[in-house]
Amino acid sequence: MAVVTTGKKGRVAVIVSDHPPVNALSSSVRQGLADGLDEALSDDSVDAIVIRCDGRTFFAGADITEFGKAASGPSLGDIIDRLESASKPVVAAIHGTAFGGGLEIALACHYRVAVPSAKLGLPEVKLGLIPGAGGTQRLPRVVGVEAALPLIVTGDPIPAGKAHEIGLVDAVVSENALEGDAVAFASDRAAKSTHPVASQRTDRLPAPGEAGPVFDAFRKKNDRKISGLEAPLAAIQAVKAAVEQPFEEGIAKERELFGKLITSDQSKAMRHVFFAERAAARIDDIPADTPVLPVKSVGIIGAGTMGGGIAMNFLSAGIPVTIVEREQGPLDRGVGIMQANYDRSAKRGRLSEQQVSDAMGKLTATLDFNALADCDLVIEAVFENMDIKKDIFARLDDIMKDGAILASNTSALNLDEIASATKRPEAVIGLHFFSPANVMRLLEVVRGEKTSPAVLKTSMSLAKKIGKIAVVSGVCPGFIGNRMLRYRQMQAQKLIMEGAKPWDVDRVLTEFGFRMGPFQMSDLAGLDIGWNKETSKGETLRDVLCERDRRGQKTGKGYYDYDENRRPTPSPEVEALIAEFIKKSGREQREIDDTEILERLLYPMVNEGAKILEEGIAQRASDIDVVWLNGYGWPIQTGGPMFWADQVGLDRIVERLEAHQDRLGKEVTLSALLKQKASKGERFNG
Ligand code: 3H9
Repeated sequence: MAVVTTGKKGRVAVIVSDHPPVNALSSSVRQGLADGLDEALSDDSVDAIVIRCDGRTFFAGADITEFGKAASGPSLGDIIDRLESASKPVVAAIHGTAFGGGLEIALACHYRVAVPSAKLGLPEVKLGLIPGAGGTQRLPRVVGVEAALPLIVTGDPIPAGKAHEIGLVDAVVSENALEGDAVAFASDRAAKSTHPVASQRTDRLPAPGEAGPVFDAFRKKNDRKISGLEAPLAAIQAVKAAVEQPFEEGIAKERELFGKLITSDQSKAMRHVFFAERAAARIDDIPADTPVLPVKSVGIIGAGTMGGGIAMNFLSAGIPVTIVEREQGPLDRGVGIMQANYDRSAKRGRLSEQQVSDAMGKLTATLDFNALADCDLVIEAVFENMDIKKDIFARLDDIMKDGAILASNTSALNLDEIASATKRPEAVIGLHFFSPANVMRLLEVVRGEKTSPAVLKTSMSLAKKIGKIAVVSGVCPGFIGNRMLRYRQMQAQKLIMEGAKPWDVDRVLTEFGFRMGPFQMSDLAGLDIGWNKETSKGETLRDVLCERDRRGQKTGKGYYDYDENRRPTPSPEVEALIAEFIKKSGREQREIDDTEILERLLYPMVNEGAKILEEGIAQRASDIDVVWLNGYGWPIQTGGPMFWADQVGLDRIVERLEAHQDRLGKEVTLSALLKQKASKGERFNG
């Protein structure tokens, strides 16, 4: 069956692409489009042309899997040139997502119509690229610089309604009559003698020299978002070229920038992330026909920060939630915080008042544990204490209906032990949300020894429904993320006890691309998590800091001193305290350079990641990358710890771990898998 077919509705030719799953513009699609255009243009009984797609979406972009391979068939640029110069009006009929090269095709059409649910965007920056088929030059000509900049530079899409408002879409048509409405639109326009050609338009462009303030304001607003990333800067340069240079020169500039980016390390890393996030959804060892169980209602135990945040995910997805607490005070407080969070989103325009009241309307808050009995899924989100959790699971086992999924939000405890408190361990799973649970995208789905395939598959599918990126983890202390984090934190402490300053350790990580270093993170979270005033003996630096009320940002001081705007400055008191600790230990402080700091913080994590793979805790190396990218702020432009390790070279990592062995401490033992891969010159990711 041909990927692209051409039919006729009256005097309008309709070219239809059907290339699942997302109508990516692969060579067969490009060839089909070229042939369809030839046919329609040479047919005298055709006055106008509609291009649309079957399946779930309009063209979602160039075929990313073809990048770096020899191109065959007409290029996207060829198709776009032919569309723009077509002697008959061409209408793009958009549903689903017109993304990247897909939107560039649409921009080369004379007109665009879209259904209300469609989204339009140029997400290339998210792959470390810029649009490479004229998008940076045509979009500003069609919608103006102010509207084009965020679309091109942040890569975030906009809905059809907004696209209509800014002039990107000519008409929003009926949701269920796209083809018919597009054909009617095309017939209507066929009567006109001229049609808009994006590359020739100048009406929305500012005069050269006048756009400066728009670019400056945009840079200022987005500086933090784009810092460290090459593609957004290139995107800004390309849009500047659209304003300052004739179209052909702008296109040449875009091509030059795109050419540089596509071979850059950042883009390679970000394309790895794209495929890694999709691979994470696959569970390798369960039968394909494993059923997905219906989850129509969710119960949550604990209305604290975590429980409330978790509840919001389901409420926002339209799934009713019953939340249970032991006392009225904490229950009311929890519900109040959820309401306040929703109200804040509404104030920022992210949700409508109606959406907020719909979500909160699906919440039942109660002190009655038995109210959970009929839920399809219940998630326990109480204090991290094994006895309490086991007690809760035993009670759940008594009351929950058959077939319900019993989940724990534990971040480190042994899920199999929790499951052993029930007579149905196959129904027990870990759903480790990250705080704030209504915001963070990562979900570690912890598969117990006896968790059934259906419970696992249902949890993964539910995760997608609530907008999370789920990664399967086996049972081990800390699962994937916290287990690796422990090694970084341990080395950070060791480094400052050898002479590195906390702010130097933090700086090395922020220069690497993290938003925060370990000490900034501790100050934010609070140093007193797990610390007890009564039992504190002043034996560790943390004890002493807490005893002196240096408990982090909340007390105005921790590793750093904070001013009233929470701006940190290095603390002389902390520096003196550390020096005292080192003196007491009988060691000398030494100068530690940035390279050693980076190697000591990150290489032991890679080593632990290798052990996690070796033990089968993670299904694949890229899953570990996904955890760190989405749950711990690993900078996307380096692709995650395991991808980054491949770039560094596994042999180098082994060599440096061996060189630092005495200082790393006995906890860090070399992974056999890492050693083996290093000696064979292999990589973690393919
Ligand atoms: C570009 O256009 C460059 C041009 O400017 C210039 C060129 C010269 N190619 O995400 P899903 C696969 S750059 C190949 O789970 P959803 C994906 O891997 C491109 N494959 O579905 C997955 O495969 P599998 C700019 C692609 O419904 C399957 O489709 N465009 C592509 O949650 C389903 O994907 C983008 O960056 C592709 N372009 O979301 C858009 N896209 O089943 C990227 C998807 O084997 N795509 N696949 O794992 C998306 O954002 C989402 O896929 C989309 C659907 C929103 C479309």
